[in-house]
Amino acid sequence: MTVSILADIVASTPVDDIHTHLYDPAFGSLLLWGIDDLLVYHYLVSEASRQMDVSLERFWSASKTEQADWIWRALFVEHSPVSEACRGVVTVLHALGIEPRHHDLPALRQWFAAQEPGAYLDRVLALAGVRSVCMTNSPFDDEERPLWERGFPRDPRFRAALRIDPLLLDWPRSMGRLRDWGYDVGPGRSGRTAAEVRRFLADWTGRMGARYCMVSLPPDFAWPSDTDAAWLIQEAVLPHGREHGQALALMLGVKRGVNPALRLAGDGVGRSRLDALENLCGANPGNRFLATLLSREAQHEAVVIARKFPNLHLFGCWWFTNTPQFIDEITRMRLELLGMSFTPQHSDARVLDQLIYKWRHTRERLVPALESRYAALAASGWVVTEPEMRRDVAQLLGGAFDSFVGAH
Ligand code: RAT
Ligand code: ZN
Repeated sequence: MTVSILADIVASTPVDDIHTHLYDPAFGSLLLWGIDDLLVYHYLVSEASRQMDVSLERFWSASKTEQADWIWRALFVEHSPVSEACRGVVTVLHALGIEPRHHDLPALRQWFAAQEPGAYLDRVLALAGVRSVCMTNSPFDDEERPLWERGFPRDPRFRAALRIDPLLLDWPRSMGRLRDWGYDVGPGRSGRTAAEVRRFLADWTGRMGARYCMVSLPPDFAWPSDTDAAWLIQEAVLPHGREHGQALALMLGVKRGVNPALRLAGDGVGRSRLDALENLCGANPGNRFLATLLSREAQHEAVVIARKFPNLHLFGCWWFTNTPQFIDEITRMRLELLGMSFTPQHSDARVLDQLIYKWRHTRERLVPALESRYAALAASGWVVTEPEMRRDVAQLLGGAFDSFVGAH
């Protein structure tokens, strides 16, 4: 086997990106792109906050352009941009044919302003080798809900996933909102309320054509337990999943608002209680679960749980684990313990252009990880053929996920 064949296959196999924060172009300004949005990405805000000489108060009261100026200066001008998120901006610009060191920010802004959005979207998807992206769609988001309610012609490259964090994590407030929207829910864990939450989930699944349902949960999430979240999962989310054949994605380990002054950039990580995942998968064989783990420490335990429960599919090196070192470690461990039955990465892109770097950097790590398994296999007497490599890579870049979640 030659590495260059594998590298070509990985480079040319289209990705179905299973979790992003991008929006169908019909959502207009919610689909972010361009240099300023690349720079004010919350991954960079938290890094820049360590090195900017401006208070967070002043930073947040400034325009996006000013914020981008500060971040550029702190992370790209005054220091070398070696972090993964900084390098990402460089990869994007370079792939677009821009030499970042020969441009100042006003010139970069001009370049982006001259792009025609539709053609630029096509170009970014082509450069990223991405065939489809899955959005994160929340009925609780006041900016996106009205458009879903009105309806719009869908861009088939943008698929939907139903995000329900507020439903499970802030039930008292969400209950009020559901009531406003015509669902007969109330305090007290009644059968009527559970049925109405199921109706809410079914309505939004239908309206969005949601491929799966998803929630991010804190490290101390326990299941079973005597909490609103556990009750809603048991009585509404899981029955809904069974009835509609819809998988539930659990994003485990996020501590929201560890430093609230950083806003979206202020979330942290904790090691999740994975007995909750084990219990959910074991007690509900009729449901399918997807899971990604935010802490490095939780990864091994999660892989072992996946070996025990075929109704669990692991995905992604999420957020603080989306760095080359952790991608190497996590992907190799998953290949060695799960074979091809997982999805190594999702981009989590919030800005369209990020698809380019997130997937280039992922592909860079996927090649040596796969190569070492194929080489070990060859040394044992099994040479993987080129068509087999194509099959494997297609599975890893979205095919296995598709089969797991089904047609929904
Ligand atoms: O990676 C991120 O951008 C995080 O802010 C989160 O959005 C996370 O991916 C999530 O979906 O909760
Ligand atoms: Zn995300």
